[in-house]
Parts: sequence; C-alpha cells; structure tokens
Amino acid sequence: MGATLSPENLQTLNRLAIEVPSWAYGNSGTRFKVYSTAGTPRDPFEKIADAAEVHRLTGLAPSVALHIPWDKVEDFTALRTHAENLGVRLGTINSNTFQDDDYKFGALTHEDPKIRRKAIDHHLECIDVMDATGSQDLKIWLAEGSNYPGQADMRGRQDRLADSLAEIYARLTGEQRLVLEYKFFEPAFYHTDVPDWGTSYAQVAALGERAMVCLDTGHHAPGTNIEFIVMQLLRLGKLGSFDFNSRFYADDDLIVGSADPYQLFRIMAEVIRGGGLEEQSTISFMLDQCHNVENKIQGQIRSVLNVQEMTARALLIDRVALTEAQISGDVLAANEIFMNAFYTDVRSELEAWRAERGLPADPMAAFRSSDYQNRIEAERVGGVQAGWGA
Ligand code: LRH
Ligand code: MN
Ligand code: MN
Repeated sequence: MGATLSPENLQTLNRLAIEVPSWAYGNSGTRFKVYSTAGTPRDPFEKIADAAEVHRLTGLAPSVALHIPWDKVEDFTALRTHAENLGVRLGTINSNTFQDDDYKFGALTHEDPKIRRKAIDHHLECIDVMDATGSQDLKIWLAEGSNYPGQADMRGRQDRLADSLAEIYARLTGEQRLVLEYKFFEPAFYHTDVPDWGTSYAQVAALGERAMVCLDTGHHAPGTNIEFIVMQLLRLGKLGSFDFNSRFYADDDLIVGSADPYQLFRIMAEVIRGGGLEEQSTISFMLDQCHNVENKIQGQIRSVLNVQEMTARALLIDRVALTEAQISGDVLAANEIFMNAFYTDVRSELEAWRAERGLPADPMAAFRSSDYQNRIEAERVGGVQAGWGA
C-alpha cells in the first residue's frame, strides 16, 4: 500500500523528540555477568558525548536523562555546558533508592522515620540537581515491596508513600514535574508499592497538576493491553512520560520495537489519537534500555529510529475512514484500515526526511563507517568504566 505522509503528518512527526538514558552507554548485564566493552564511557561527560553522537546522526535525540548517584558530578553546571556545547540538553533526573542497605525494607515507605527522611532528602538533592541542569522532570521508580504475605502492612506503606511524595512535590518550582513510574514486580515478588498505573495515578492525583505517571513499556504483565493504559492516562491528562524498551519475558530492557514493532505502532497510534504529539503536549518520550551484548551507541541509534518509524506508520492511519468503519460496525474494514497503515513501508520517506535536514540517509551505516568507535576505544583506556550501578 503506497500512502505518503501529508504535510500535517510531517509537522506532527517533526515534534517527536526522544530522550536517551545515560546508563545505556555504560556497561550493563544481567545478575549473571556484566561484560565490559572497549570504549565504554568512564564518566558522565563521556556518556553525554556518546549520546550527542546519536543526536548528531539521527536528529531525534536532543536530550539525555541522568541517574543520581550514577551520574553525580562535582559541578552540574559544567556538565550542562558540556552537553549544550555538544548540541544536546540534560533531561530527566532519575532518583535511586535501590542500592543502599538502609532501603532493604523500603525507602519512601519505610516504617522508620529516619530512613524515610534519608530517602526524601535524596529526592530533594535530585531537585537541587534539576535546578542546576535545567531539567524538567524528577522521575521516581521505587524498588519497594515485600516478598511474603503478612511481611508488610501494605496500607500503612501506601499512606507513608503519600506523605513522602507530598514533601518532595512541595519542593518543586516553576515548570518542574514529578513523574512516578510503576512496575508490577521485581525486586519484590509478593507485593510492590507502586505496581500499576492505577496506584501511580492515585498517588500523583493527590499531589497536584505537576505530578504525572511514567509508563515504562517493560513493566507490565505479559499480554497487558498497554495502549489502553496510554489512552486512559491521556484521557485523564496524567501521562507524563514514557520509558520505552522491549521485553520478551520480564523487564528485559531490550531495544524498543525489536520484540514487537506492532505493539509500538499501537502505542503510538493511541498517543496520536490522544493528542500526545500536538504542540501543547508535555509528554516526554524516553528510552530506558541497556545494551548488554550489542554496540551501545548503535543500539541507541536503532532505538530512536524504531520509534520514529512506528510513529510515521501510525500517522498514516486513515482516521476518517477508520471512524466511519467504527461507527457503522464494520469490524473487518476498521481492522484493515488500521493494518494497512502498519504494513506501509515508510523507510524511504524517512530517508528523505533526513536528507532534507542534512542528516545521513542511513544513520547506522554512517556510524559504522565513521571513526567514532575507534577513537573512543583508543582514548578511553584506564580508569573505571561507568556502568549500570557504577
Ligand atoms: C526500573 C527502571 C527504572 C530505573 C531504571 C534504571 O526497572 O526501569 O526506570 O530508573 O530501571
Ligand atoms: Mn524505567
Ligand atoms: Mn525497568
């Protein structure tokens, strides 16, 4: 089927910006083994240089998310200037309350007020970082929960979570937002304190307008209709951000669009339907991925291209014909209209989109034929390679 993107569709597509995570460039692995690779960044400055390369070749990734303390530096203003000199910005600040012995039984939900205080103070420190970096979003993902029925007072934990979040939220200023990420299990296996969009929604709704839900595509039970959740959160005005990645089994953090491009298409179709790519939309599209066995920079290039490609296909849905088929109850016509868009190859149109912007027609090939990888492998010797958790 040969459909082309209309000028309005191209305008919408131009608004798509994808934030890349600093941790995608560091070493990562499973609990069995973290592989170290030549050229891996040794500090946050080098991670940002790699991220800037992704943006330079794709024109799609103008900002980089940081994780505190993994990306803690003496001078965040210097890091901001470094990013801006390379043509990117510092984006979402991710807090971390999952690598400290004190948080074994919880952080923002802990029974002990001293531990809760420490966890709240960490988030206040993250907001100080946001003030220096100019970041808009504080992203909170909590590794809190319990492993055995009876182990924890789930209700008390929910109440303490609300109090802790209220204190963090009160410290935000200006355009700053709090986004609360949910995940159905892991590291806790019986109950998780923020397991689903409903809990995240209930908690952020109690805080106020600048508190939103973060939807990580890998954080759902198999078979979950994620696009329904996207639709509902958009309808409620509470979809703050995405963490994109792919999963086959659990929280695999694989390249977005690699396991199930059709799911990514369906998600982007609901984003477009709900106004998530319109001028006034504030949704932040982020990747949350690790590249354990593949080249990390190319893994990120592939990811942002996948998001753009499925967005372009979703823009091709003939909305007028679809609505007609839906209203008249023509089930198979409606499905065919939807599938026709999904099956349309938009790759040459996206090549043209890049050519117009002076970008390489094939960013993957451009990276492979550049000397960037050789250069970082030669330069980045010695020191400790940064990684997930380092
Ligand atoms: C948790 C998570 C969360 C963290 C990231 C490192 O599973 O997806 O977003 O910040 O991993
Ligand atoms: Mn995530
Ligand atoms: Mn995750």
